Amino acid sequence: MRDLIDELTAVAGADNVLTSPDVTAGYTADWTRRFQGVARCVVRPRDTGQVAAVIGVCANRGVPVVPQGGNTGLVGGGVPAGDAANAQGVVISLRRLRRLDPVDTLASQVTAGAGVTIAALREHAANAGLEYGVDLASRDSATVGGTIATNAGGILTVRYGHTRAQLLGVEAVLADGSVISRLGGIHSDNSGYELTQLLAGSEGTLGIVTAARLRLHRAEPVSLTVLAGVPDIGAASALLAEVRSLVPAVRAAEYFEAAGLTLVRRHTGLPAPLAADYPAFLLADITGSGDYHERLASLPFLTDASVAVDSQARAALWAYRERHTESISAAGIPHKLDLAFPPARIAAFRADLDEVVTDAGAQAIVFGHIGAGNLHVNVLGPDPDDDAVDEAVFALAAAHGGTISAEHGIGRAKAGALHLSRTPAEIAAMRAIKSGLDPAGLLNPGVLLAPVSS
Ligand code: 2HG
Ligand code: ZN
Repeated sequence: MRDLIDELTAVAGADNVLTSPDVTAGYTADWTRRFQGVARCVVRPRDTGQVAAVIGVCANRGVPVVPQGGNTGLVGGGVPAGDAANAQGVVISLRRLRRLDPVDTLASQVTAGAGVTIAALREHAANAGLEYGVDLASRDSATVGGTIATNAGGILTVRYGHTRAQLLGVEAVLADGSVISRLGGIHSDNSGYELTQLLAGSEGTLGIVTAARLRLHRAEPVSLTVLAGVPDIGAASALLAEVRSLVPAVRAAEYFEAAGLTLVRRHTGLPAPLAADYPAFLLADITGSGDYHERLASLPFLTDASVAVDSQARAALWAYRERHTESISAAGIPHKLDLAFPPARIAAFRADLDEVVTDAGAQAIVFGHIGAGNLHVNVLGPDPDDDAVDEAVFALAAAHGGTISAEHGIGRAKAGALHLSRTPAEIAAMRAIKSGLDPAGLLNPGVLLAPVSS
């Protein structure tokens, strides 16, 4: 009888079934290095038919499958668990699914394969005078499929919503190898369950997205970028509210603090962004024309702000925010806690956070998408597999009305804490959907829904 590797080779070709640990290592550790596992092999199908055939082989043999996009995930959702003695699953990398159809300018839509990067998609849309509504620091590696699976957010969430809001339909392979496809781009379609939205944010546990029909927006130039120093997060929120009331539209509104800035400057060698030192910062992109510049300049916090108009100067300001992730990673293996709050409760959470983190002998670097109420709390200090600080911060977030995942997903990292954000009835409904679509539990086991203890 042929073994698993032979069968997968027959489907995807020998070059696309990777077994050497040196090569598979690039697929079995996530970006943070906190989550690492082992796979029997990595398969790299070329098209939807090959994905379906790979899933068919694995389903027949009862082999678990971990779908993976650009491997920029931060919560262990796209890498297998396990150790060398216990390698069970197969990683299926969707990066080769790079179909990118011409932009449909009449409908402002495009169909893109799961492996197309967000940068390539955004460039393709821009060439047609349109914009894809998701952008994020990992744009050169993060893929359409991965960002749908995690319902990724990013810097434009405040303007266009999460990935979910860009989706008109998906093509996907289900756990039994069947293919569903809704790439027709019909705006109004009420014909039954919305499977596209069910797959968005399902983190590869219900099906494997192979392509998507995506909504595009009219290109919207940024007229200026402002970086302002503020005393704390409450002041950043208040300043953002004032700015919003004075300008046509805010496209992005980001937050970071002095501790993160120190790491960024140490790692990148960038100069101080403003003349004075500040505990916290608000960075905002403003769009639309009008005579609001003078009104903005009258805001007290903006007297020592840096205002950039041309794209090079704007990119220089954005570097202070966008280079946080790599700079933190250079300082250690962080615990990435991606939280979101109702706007009115974010300052109280921030005020209580330091005590919880200091009690754990750790340091918190806080930044994020303040316009969307989303804070990235990166904790440095505790061992990668010590979850105590994660649990303490999640409990604090829940006590402040927050959620434990804003845009990164639940992954393996937070599956055991899902109950802090979802009720028992909701989790039971999720488990019912999971067992209906994947009765053998082969798609990304242990991600999003923790194994049920017997
Ligand atoms: C960002 O907003 C990403 O830059 C990564 O979501 C956040 O590193 C992080 O915690
Ligand atoms: Zn983010």
